[in-house]
Amino acid sequence: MWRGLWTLQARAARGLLRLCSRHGSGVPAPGSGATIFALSSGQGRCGVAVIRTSGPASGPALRGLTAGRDLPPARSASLRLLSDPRSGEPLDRALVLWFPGPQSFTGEDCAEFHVHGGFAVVSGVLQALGGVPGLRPAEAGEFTRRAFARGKLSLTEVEGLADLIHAETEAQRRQALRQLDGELGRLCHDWAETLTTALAHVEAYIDFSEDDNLEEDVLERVDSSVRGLEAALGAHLRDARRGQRLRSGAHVVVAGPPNAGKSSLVNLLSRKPVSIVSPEPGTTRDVLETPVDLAGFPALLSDTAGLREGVGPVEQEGVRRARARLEQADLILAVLDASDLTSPSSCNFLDSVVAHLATQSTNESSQRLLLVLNKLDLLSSEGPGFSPDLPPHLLLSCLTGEGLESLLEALRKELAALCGDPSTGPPLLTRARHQHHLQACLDALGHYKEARDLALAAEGLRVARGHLARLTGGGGTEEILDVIFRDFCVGK
Ligand SMILES: Nc1nc2c(ncn2[C@@H]2O[C@H](COP(=O)(O)OP(=O)(O)OP(=O)(O)O)[C@@H](O)[C@H]2O)c(=O)[nH]1
Ligand SMILES: [Mg+2]
Repeated sequence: MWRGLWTLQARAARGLLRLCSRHGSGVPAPGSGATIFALSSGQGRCGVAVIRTSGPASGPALRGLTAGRDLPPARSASLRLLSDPRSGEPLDRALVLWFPGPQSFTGEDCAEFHVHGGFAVVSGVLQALGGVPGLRPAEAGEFTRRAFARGKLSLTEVEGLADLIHAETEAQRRQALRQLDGELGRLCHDWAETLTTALAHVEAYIDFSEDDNLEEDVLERVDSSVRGLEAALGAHLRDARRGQRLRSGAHVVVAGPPNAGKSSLVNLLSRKPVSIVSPEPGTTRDVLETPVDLAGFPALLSDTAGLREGVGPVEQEGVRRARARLEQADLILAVLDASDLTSPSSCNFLDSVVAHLATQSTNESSQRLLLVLNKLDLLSSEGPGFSPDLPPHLLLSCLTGEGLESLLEALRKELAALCGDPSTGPPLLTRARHQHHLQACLDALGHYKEARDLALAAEGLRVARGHLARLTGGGGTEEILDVIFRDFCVGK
């Protein structure tokens, strides 16, 4: 009897492997019969440029451009004179590499030409490759798409690679590298294995329970593993906002009364003149956004109009926009003029925005706030003489830069809490797609629990497992591939 159970388990596991393994896409890359070529390093003049090919004609192309010499030893660099096979015109003396499939990035035969990075050399080699029969220029992301189609990368690894190419901050790079290493995929694989076992047990119960040979608590054990899985998925979904902030940037809004130095702070943090700075109160009207690297984390920094009442219609609209932007902030940088804390606009801002948020307990959904007292240079040497009930704050002078280090350190801590620390902790869900499949998996587990009959319960488990498989690229993901591979440049 137990043999029956294990056979089922093995059968289900085989199904899982088909769905979840790196060989899981089963989707041939469009036009995968052709051999493609592209410049894989950046555009423009540079020391060395890398041109690569992938597909069955890579070997003939390499031979053609090296005047018919034998292919170099696999995976080691060789110096060769490159010439145009049609005219015999010498093009460059270059390093060439030969990666016979399947041990290559795409899994196909690949060649690489490391040429001198001048415009004429690169275009000469590209033209020569274009003249080799069976070769055509690659489309954006086509190399990676072939790697995915041949099971070299799972879908989450492909997304990690795209994020790595686009990473602009240290934290984004760390996160992308972890995803490229397959951490998220492995986690989904472990969860899917739990479901496979659960499904095998339910099916065994359906088929063999009447024989009385199954252990009695088989269904209780399934229930308990589903409960454990629900808790794990729930925890990851609660954290999903973090991963998405890490990928697209946390919303940091600089707000405060007029003339406090908000625009000066935005310019200082972004290291460029984003906003006009002037001694006239009410200079900034529109919300000005700029993407910045804040202490290693990506952020979208917004400068806003100074908050005050009794102003003309244009400034009033600016104040309305500032308040609307404040509501969307993940982190508010509240700026006050340290030498002007008792003015009506400072007091009003302290009462209406700062006091309200500073007393809030910080949970995942709440906004965070850093209070910055600017113009430290205007204070007398005896100190500021602040009112004692001022919430925790940082002192800064945008003019002299004093206090900037402490502000950056405080920002780093706040952003690490908002975006998650990519060096430690569980893998983050960085895309809405990840969140969608985990939520759908969780919903399907809900159907399992509510099902009145075992066949429906098993179906719930099957649907849940399908969503985990689709997260890593197995089964029925063709429709999203175009969207994902569009993120790549030509040559990747
Ligand atoms: N002494 C001193 N002056 C500063 C400092 N930071 C800004 N200022 C000056 O304060 C004035 C107002 O600065 P802004 O950055 O335009 O202030 P703001 O809060 O953006 O003002 P609005 O856009 O009008 O609301 C300018 O004259 C700045 O040069 C500082 O740290 N010390
Ligand atoms: Mg301003």
